[in-house]
Amino acid sequence: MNKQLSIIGVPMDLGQNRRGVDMGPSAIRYAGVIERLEQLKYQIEDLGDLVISRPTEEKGKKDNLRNLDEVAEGNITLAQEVDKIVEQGRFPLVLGGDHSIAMGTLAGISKHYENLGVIWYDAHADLNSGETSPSGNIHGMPLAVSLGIGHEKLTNILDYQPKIKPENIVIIGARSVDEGERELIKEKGVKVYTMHEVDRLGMSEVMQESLEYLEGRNVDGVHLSLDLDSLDPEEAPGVGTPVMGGFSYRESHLAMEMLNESEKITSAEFVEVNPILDEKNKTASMAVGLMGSLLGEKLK
Ligand code: 4U7
Ligand code: MN
Ligand code: MN
Ligand code: MN
Repeated sequence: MNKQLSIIGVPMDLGQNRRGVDMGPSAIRYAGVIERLEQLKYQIEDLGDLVISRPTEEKGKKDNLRNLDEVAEGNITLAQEVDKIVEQGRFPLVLGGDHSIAMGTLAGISKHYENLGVIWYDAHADLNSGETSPSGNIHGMPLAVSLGIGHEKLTNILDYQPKIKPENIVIIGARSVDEGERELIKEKGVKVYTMHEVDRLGMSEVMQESLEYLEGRNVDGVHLSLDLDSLDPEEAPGVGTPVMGGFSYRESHLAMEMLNESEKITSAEFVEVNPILDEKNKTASMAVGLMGSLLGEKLK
């Protein structure tokens, strides 16, 4: 594992319509992320939180895309920062913020890889566009945008597209997928382990298969995009779009340990923590626990 780590917070909440997820980076910091990772002997550069400009008045939706300009602008800034981190040979760890920030993270990372793999650990597929989205919320679109599907202002961040190939993606934990997303999954051949499949196979098998699949694709790096709503809302209530029947902390912990052992992960982001909806910051604490396992905490 790359021991040079750069942490950047993105207080973005414009990709959806509930306030609070902009405080995700503060909540994760308060839960002790820096101290936790320092114990693992990382050399940490904390870049602080980005400034996200907030519209002075509610702009409404254009082309079924809420806050399009502001979301695009914030993601361009993020992409430039992440680009610099990877350029310096450091591991980027991005703290969200709503999941729309994955567009910026991937734009900054993918420039540096020929064949990047992505693990999308989420209750949702995030494969909507303005045409298919039931909500107009851009946090439900970042994976499609990264495939080059969606509004030009989003797909063309850092002036190149697509950022990733559909056959280099593994979605894990999906249990709320919209009609248009289903069609895209079929059409593009995106690999998905729904919650049904995780239940049948068990997390250990799913992670092993996912890693083998990406290896078979000859990826030269793997980005982990972890949406905290993948966890069960009984355990992790501090998320904006909870869906029943999620992962336990324990099986997610195992997933992160297996990713660490694989030594394949080259960047990561943890998103959608909403401290306003949380109980005693437990969702943020789980996020920090999962980061610890991903980055090498072990019992022996
Ligand atoms: B998240 C949804 F309709 N699919 O597009 C949509 F169910 O980043 C939810 O995964 C999107 O939290 C959730 O609005 C986005 C909805
Ligand atoms: Mn989600
Ligand atoms: Mn998501
Ligand atoms: Mn969500």
